[in-house]
Amino acid sequence: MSHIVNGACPLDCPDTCAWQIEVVDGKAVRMRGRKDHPYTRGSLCGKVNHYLDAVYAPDRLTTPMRRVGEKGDGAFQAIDWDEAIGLAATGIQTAIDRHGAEAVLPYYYAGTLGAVQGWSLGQRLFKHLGATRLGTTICTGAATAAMKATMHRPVGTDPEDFIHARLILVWGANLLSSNMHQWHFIHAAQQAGAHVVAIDPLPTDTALRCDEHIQLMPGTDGALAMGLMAEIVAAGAADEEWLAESTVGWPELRERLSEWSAERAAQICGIDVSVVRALAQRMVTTRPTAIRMGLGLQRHGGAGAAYRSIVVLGSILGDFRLVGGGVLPETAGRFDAITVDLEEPDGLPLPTVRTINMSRLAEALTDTTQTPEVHSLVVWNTNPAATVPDQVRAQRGFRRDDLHLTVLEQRMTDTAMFADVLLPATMQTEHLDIHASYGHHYLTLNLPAIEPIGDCLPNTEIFRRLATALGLDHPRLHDSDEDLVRQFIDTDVARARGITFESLSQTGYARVDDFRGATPHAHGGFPTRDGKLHITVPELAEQGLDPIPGYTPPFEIADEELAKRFPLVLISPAQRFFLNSTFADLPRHLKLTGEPTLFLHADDAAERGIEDGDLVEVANDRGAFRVAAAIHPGARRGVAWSYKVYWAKDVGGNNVNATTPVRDADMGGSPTFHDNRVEATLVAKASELSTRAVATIGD
Ligand SMILES: Nc1nc2c(c(=O)[nH]1)N[C@H]1C(S)=C(S)[C@@H](COP(=O)(O)OP(=O)(O)OC[C@H]3O[C@@H](n4cnc5c(=O)[nH]c(N)nc54)[C@H](O)[C@@H]3O)O[C@H]1N2
Ligand SMILES: Nc1nc2c(c(=O)[nH]1)N[C@H]1C(S)=C(S)[C@@H](COP(=O)(O)OP(=O)(O)OC[C@H]3O[C@@H](n4cnc5c(=O)[nH]c(N)nc54)[C@H](O)[C@@H]3O)O[C@H]1N2
Ligand SMILES: [Mo]
Repeated sequence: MSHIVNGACPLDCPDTCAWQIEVVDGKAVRMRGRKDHPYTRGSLCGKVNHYLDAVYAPDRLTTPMRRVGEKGDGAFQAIDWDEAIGLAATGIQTAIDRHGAEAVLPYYYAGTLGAVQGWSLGQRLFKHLGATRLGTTICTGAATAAMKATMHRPVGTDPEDFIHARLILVWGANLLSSNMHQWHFIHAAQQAGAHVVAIDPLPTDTALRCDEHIQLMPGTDGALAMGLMAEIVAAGAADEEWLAESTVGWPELRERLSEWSAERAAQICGIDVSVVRALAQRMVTTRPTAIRMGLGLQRHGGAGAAYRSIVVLGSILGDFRLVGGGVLPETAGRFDAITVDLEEPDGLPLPTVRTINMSRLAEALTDTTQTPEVHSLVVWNTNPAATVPDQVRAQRGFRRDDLHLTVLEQRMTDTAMFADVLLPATMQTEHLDIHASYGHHYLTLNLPAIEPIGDCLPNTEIFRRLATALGLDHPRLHDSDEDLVRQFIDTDVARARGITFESLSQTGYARVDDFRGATPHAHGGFPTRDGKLHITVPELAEQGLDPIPGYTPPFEIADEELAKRFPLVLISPAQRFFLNSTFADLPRHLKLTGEPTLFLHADDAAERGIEDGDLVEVANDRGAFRVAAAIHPGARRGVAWSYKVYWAKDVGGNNVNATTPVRDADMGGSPTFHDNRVEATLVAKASELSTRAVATIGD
């Protein structure tokens, strides 16, 4: 017997694809993207096409386990669920009894973007307990803070409307890897004559398919935006009428722009002045212009300022008046009217406590001056031992004998290896969930297609059992998964549009928009209280920040002293066949990806006696990792890159995050992964390597 089940890809990706699974005799045999979904358009990406490999992989965790060896050794013994929940609860309760509830730190992120399995009962439980709160900054901290100041919540041009744009800037985003379905709409515009420009320090696949590539120095985007705006204003092209009606604080920025020019921008960005002038000229003469902003550009010291400046640049020509014009940072704000935050339900008491910035986990686990120190860490939907910055220090923290670690996982990740108690979690094929999106305008329901593998349980069921074991019986800690889905869409707008659990069970997905047509920002309409775009934000001055959009230099990239010791800038962007560290254990994905590699300019390589295929060590004061070298003809001199994120234990114990810094960007407590200086040294010539010293993975 075969049947089809509708679902949603759970991964942390803007595309949130609608998928369909064919189930035969209780086994998922085929998965494909939904043909009738306007954004998925019948195709999944190269990673998720093989999601069922991950579901049925032999390394899937299928039974609860307790540690029996040294921390990190990976020696575990299978136990039953009652014992496992008892051990997890004891670890938490002991920390509370000895040091207070703030000694407990829940640590979670977007392993699934599902509202139910990602952002509901776990957060409720730990917030209710009075555990330390987690500042969820690691990915979009600076962008989120910048958009909060500027538009309150991220909204912008409808991603599908890019088809109507005639000039498109793909700014700090490698769409073909990390937002693949957006490329369709951009490519269609390109075929209809649109000019497409990539703004990226790296020669990405996406940049190669654009009509123009502006390969600026990383961390300098704010300067480029300011230079372009200065040129646009000098040409008399700013849409003063739209700016007066739809924004506040434009006069302050216009005045500041008198300090800016194409020359100044070009000098900071390390590009030719004619490039800046030509782009400004195109922006002045091409309507509509649309900007797709990526997150790569905000992993730098001046990220918040840059984000704000680019949003404003995308607005000042009045493009928001036109279908397909304007700027798209993210779409998450489009769901606000139709969905409910499940983390803090009415009636559940939530004590006020401290917050720890998740990006500073390395520090949080090793700084002994904190009161209290963290003694109980509970991790779900994330693999911090591989993905947080300053990995060497973080791993030292994970090894602490006085830290009790509970990990909910699907596989034996770097983090799971350190667990005291390891709890096997279901995958998206096996549990119920509902998904908003940060890259399009559709709400998607995920129905379970198969029974859980082995003894796996959904995160939600694990948290219900943990609440019981901790003696917590508040009903909001025990809502069923279906209750949670219903609560998520318990809004007047959803009801008015007929979006219910029942309707979604039939259709699988539904479009959300806010009833304002194709040009919702033709006259403001931003989610701010006054509906305007806030260009100058006086309150930022109170936080010591520049209230006017501008350029804030990067940290390490702009540090000339540091550059003497660490001459190479290292960017560690998204890899096509991994999703952060997800899939980094699967043979097919590893083979498609290849071994960890440092890509660099031929002259940078020659200076160090490095040739293609040599084994090199990449290091700075924080740590080191080893990779194969690859000379890339499109590299910018002085800017190297190595893709994120291999499992550290598979690549010699350290990955690229052994070098990345724990240092907050200007806004939002965001980490500065791409604002990283290193040196590369030759370890062994390719010809001397009898076996690949770094990794035989994928062979
Ligand atoms: N296949 C795949 N897809 C993914 C992910 C993945 O790991 N793999 N990760 C997912 C997640 S969690 C996220 S947050 C998104 C991230 O996806 P993106 O927003 O694409 O972010 P990054 O890959 O960090 O960087 C994107 C581009 O920004 C460039 N960049 C770096 N620094 C600068 C700069 O200073 N200025 C400019 N203009 N560009 C710069 C990089 O070279 C890179 O090409 O993708 C999601 N999708
Ligand atoms: N060097 C460098 N490092 C980076 C970045 C970078 O650009 N450069 N990017 C950063 C960014 S943008 C992000 S978002 C972070 C992300 O980093 P992480 O949050 O660590 O993301 P993943 O590595 O994908 O790990 C997610 C884990 O969640 C598990 N998981 C998935 N679904 C479920 C579930 O339903 N239940 C349970 N219990 N587990 C589940 C998966 O098995 C996987 O191991 O990495 C950051 N790290
Ligand atoms: Mo991310």
